[in-house]
Amino acid sequence: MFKKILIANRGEIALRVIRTCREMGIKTVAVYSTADRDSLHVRFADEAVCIGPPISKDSYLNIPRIISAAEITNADAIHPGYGFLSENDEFSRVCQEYGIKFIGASPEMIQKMGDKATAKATMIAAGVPCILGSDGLLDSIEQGVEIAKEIGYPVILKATAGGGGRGMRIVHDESGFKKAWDDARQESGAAFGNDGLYLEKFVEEPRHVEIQIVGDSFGNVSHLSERDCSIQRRHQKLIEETPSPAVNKALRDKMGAAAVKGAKAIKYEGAGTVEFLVDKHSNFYFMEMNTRIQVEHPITEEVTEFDLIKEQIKAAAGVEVSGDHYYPKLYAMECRINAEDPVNGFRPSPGKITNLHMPGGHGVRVDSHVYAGYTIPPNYDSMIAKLIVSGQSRDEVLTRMKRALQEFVIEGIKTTIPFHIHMMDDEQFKSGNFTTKFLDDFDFSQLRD
Ligand code: MV4
Repeated sequence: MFKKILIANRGEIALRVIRTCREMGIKTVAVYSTADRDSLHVRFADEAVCIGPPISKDSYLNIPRIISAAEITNADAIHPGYGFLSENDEFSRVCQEYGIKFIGASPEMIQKMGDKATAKATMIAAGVPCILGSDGLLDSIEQGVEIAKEIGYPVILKATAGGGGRGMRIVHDESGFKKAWDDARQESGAAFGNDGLYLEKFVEEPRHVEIQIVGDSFGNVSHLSERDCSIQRRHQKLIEETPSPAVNKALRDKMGAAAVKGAKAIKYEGAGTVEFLVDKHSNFYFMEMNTRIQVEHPITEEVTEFDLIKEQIKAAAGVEVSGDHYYPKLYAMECRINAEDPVNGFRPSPGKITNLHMPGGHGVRVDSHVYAGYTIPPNYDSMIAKLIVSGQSRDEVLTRMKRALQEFVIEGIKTTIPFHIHMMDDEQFKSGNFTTKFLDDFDFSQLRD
């Protein structure tokens, strides 16, 4: 087992990794930018190394500085958390070259799953259901128009280097094809330095349902059931829950088996997530695979009793996993508490937390790095806490979540708490019958007090 892990991240996920390392008897090294001097991850780690200024490319994204920090502290592994360098194939490769175990995917795996057209082709070959579309990248706009004619509109153009919705355009008819093509090319070229596009039939009003998997170096892959992440705004998830209101045991078995089949085909090791779209007829289709721990992993932990960070560390250390599947024993939901103003377009609201009270009690978990008197720097993403609630039924979780949200006091900044309180009383949300479009026509001005 590793003796010392460097955490190449900040905020709640850095703290989350430190907590598991402490329980496993593994020493920790925090790295931090000058904006994060007063962060809890710096205080809770056994050692801490300042790696640069607030701007991410000179600190949390700076590979030489992070490797140097690992070298001088003698860390034998690096946990990248999510975001930052967690799906950076070059970082995974440099760790390898320096004999430091990267607690994440191999450089080849990151590359293969990071290129969405390649990932899709790989899953098709493995027999995982995928959406009808182009056979890999489109060579020309004419080829795209031709394929769209065959499969029928609407279609969607997707950037192969994309993810998070960037470089994506829906096309409703042939007359709109050229503009969509030009826009998607331009946007993906600018954002990723890669303007390769592929095409798919557009699935209207789907749900986003993802399967958590864990693989080992012996070829075993377990799945830990699904998370429903349909409640999102501009590709930012706001609420996640498990089990999904749209998934019964039969569908869970099918989706779980498909995710495991795909992961086995690529000899996947460690924790990963296979994302699917689920349509109104309960057909499911592979979308993307994430080769990292995800923000919303705690809801799976609450319903399966696994510590997913521990599973990641074990898999990286060469420990065998069961190759079994695990069903939810409970219901769990996560509300992302962001330092954003939901009545003003979710505008970031950094600044000092003048007063803070975190909720508690039965079935309530808060993963957060903030404390009373802490100043949220403007340089990083605005998530300041994850409120995770579990219970015996979805109804119990909804009422418990509302209670916990009402207990939550954060003063000095705006947060997404009022939005979440509203959602716990929203009839459509409560019914469980919603899709990824739910927030598209949501009136956020009604949250004004
Ligand atoms: C789709 C789709 C409908 N049809 N693909 C959004 C981000 C990227 N991961 C893929 N996405 C979508 N792909 C086809 N063929 C709809 C979306 C989509 C979406 C997916 C999951 C969660 C929220 C979403 C919001 C808008 C569009």
